[in-house]
Amino acid sequence: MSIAYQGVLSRRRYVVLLVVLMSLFYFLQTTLRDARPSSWTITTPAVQTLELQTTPVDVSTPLPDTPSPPPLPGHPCLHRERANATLLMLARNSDLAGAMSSVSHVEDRFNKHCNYSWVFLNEEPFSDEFKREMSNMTNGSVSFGLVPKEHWYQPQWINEDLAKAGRDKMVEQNIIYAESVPYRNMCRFNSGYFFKHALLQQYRYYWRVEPDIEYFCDIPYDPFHFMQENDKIYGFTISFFEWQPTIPTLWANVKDFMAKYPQYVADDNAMNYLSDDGGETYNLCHFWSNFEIADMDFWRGPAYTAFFDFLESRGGFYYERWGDAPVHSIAVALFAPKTRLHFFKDIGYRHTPFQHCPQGPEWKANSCNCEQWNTLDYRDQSCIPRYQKLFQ
Ligand SMILES: Nc1nc2c(ncn2[C@@H]2O[C@H](COP(=O)(O)OP(=O)(O)OP(=O)(O)O)[C@@H](O)[C@H]2O)c(=O)[nH]1
Ligand SMILES: [Mg+2]
Repeated sequence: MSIAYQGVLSRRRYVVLLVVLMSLFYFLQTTLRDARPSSWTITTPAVQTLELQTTPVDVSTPLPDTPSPPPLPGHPCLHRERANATLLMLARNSDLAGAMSSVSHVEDRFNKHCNYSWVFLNEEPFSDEFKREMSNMTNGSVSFGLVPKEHWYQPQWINEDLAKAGRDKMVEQNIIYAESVPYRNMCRFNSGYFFKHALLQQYRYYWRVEPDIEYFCDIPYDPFHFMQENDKIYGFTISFFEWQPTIPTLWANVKDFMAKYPQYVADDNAMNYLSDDGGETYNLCHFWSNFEIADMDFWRGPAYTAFFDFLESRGGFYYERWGDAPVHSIAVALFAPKTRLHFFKDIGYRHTPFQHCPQGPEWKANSCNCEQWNTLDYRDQSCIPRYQKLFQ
């Protein structure tokens, strides 16, 4: 065989090999992309240790939760007074880029029509740059507040040796933000103090927005009006399991609280969303509070005031790492009738690593740009099936 002929042959082999590899790549990519949610398993550290009961749900049946309002002609705030509400972001100066991105999502998909105000809070003064950039991004009014020191920093009465031991233990367990006191300050502030801030006193409803989140769809109605008209106190888009080592004694304290203050436990509550055994143990379900549209009258009311004060007195925000998500979720699920909760299933939203993408006709109607398979709702990690079972 001539050397030239051998060269042609091996070139041909390379071409064949290349074609085979490209076909394989295309096949794998298509198969993975089209896989339905039920066949996916995301293993995040937050859920690795859990053994979940997975109740199959029929996603094709209409959801029994309160339906969204029908689309109105024009935009959501045409001819309507704004509700007594504000958009709210807690942020650091260093969050500027992520904060700008989030504000532009909210403005573009909703607030450019409505011009709701924005309130930004920080435990340090906002820089002129932060204030300038944020003010340029909206036609709504903008205000910048300083968090009072006593609402932010670890209180003197916390035993720092115990708190340090708690942090060290979590470092050993490889828990995210294990060693961080600022993170604990933030969780405690978001649990029990933000709604006491002077800038929020004039408002009833807030919509929490974090830096670096995304909104995928137009929001063609005013969620604040929806909350008010339907007597809702808490709205969410994503629900999944908390990481148990961050809240080892939280549920025991919740049970103590319920025993001491049974008058605050609502009759038709959502205990079955929180617990699979009638309240004996916590199944770790919570609403992911980086998105929440809620009624501050509930946080300011007697049940939540007593609940937060009780939890605060136990020190778990510092001895452990209690998050505002389980604290808020447990409170709204137990101290209000379940009908006052709302799953904003038509709001497409992402906070890395999870997202909710609307499944129904709203996806097209609201110009969503998320992929419909990419939604946490019906994966094993999601608590949405438990939430929906409340209403079946
Ligand atoms: N002013 C201020 N804001 C903070 C601080 N830590 C967190 N935040 C804000 O509090 C909210 C939650 O903080 P994140 O760091 O996003 O916490 P997370 O969502 O649990 O964690 P990530 O997955 O990292 O987003 C965001 O709005 C942050 O901008 C802080 O030390 N100071
Ligand atoms: Mg975040």
